[in-house]
Amino acid sequence: MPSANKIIGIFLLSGLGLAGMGLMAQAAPLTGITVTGTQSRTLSVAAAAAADKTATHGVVSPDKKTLTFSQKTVRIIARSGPANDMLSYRIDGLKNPTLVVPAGATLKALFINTDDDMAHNMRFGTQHLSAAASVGTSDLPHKTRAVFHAADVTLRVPARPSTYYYFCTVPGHAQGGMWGTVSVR
Ligand SMILES: [Cu+2]
Repeated sequence: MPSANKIIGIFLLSGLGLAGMGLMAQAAPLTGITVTGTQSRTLSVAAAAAADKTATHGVVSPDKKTLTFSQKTVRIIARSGPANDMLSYRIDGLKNPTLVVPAGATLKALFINTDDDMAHNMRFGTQHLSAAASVGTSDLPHKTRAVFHAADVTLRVPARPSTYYYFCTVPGHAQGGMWGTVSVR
């Protein structure tokens, strides 16, 4: 029989190993997407509307499910869904569109939480149903009478073709449909 001390020692070591993996995941996310900047702010209703003028416009597919960008710097304005479809995103008026971006592109996302009673975020990662190893905004509070909570995220997508997801990691939200695909080509 191993001594109690030895068992505790093994337990501690495996615990440290898990903690170490957690730290590594934070320092170098497994997403392959690099975040070069995030900034949270509040926007007046007018400022949120004006932000749309800063967006890069992609080519909308006939089925309205895909936005294809050819630019090396892509600026998207993403909002949480309308009141009757809260667990979704709207980008360029499309619901959860697949974003096709060139390999190595810089993706600048402004996420605006337009919901009046729920927090949301916009994260990027390889698995949309797992909050692990994702990068993006923190949870943004719901809107108030005067302002929206918003966050800018600047990402560098990988230089090779790959598939990623954007999603909300508030429990139940991605599972409820709050996610979309980023296709790097
Ligand atoms: Cu959400």
